[in-house]
Amino acid sequence: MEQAAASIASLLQNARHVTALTGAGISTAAGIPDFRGPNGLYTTGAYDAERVFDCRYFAKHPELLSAFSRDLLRMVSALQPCFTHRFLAALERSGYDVIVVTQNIDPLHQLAGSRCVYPVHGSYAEAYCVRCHNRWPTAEYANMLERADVPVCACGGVIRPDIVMFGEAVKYMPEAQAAVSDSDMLLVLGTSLTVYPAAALPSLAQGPVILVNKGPTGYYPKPDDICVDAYLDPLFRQVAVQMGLDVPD
Ligand code: CNA
Repeated sequence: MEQAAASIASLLQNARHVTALTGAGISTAAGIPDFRGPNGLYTTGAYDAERVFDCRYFAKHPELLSAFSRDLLRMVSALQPCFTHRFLAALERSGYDVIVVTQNIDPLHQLAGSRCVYPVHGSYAEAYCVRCHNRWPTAEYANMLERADVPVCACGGVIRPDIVMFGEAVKYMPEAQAAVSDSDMLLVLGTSLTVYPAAALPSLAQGPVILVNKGPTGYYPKPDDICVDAYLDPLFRQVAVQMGLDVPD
């Protein structure tokens, strides 16, 4: 792992514009299960993710997504960003131009201090009424979920989080594509790269791709790429040491 950390540190030290494409694996150490990892929702069956996040299923059974959202938002208020979230924010503070393209719906990149975050699968930052499109901040939506199985707007429409469900259009794709193709290097962190179109973004990278993921991914590396099968936080702690980068708690 030390050799991988040294190679990543050296590539980073020669870069200025860095884009990070992140997935659920960057947040598992905070206690949020991913989909396809060993404790993931698909693996443990804690939620039927294919249904929870399917927009056609939601239209008939909104209570499933509401139940998932209630559990997630109860958890999120106590969550802290992981080391690798904080590493990316520290890199930006140290003078790098860092853009985060995340498939995650949790707010941990923003909580860590990253300023340019494109959540391509939406986020829990807001909720909205499917009928009148009125919007509420997360805290209000979280309160609604504590009072009703399925929050309903005054107009009668169901209120849902502003996440992208299966069958819906992803967000910020032009920005994400430009960020990947314009950066000196791409970090791909904690994603199985199985959900499209986000999974196709690394193919746009002009510079080296550094992929760190525990377990297999759908990525075919180019000769200059570095792919490491490892947990993120221990590896990026070493990268930070190698770079002399201060990553505050
Ligand atoms: P995924 O398909 O579950 O893949 C995650 C990958 O990360 C797996 O290969 C894991 O083995 C790996 N992994 C888990 N923990 C670590 C770790 N600590 N270090 C390194 N690797 C690790 O998830 P993707 O993000 O690839 O799939 C995209 C889906 C998952 C998006 O639509 C997300 O919205 C959705 N998702 C998001 C969250 C979240 O916001 N935190 C949680 C669960 C699912």
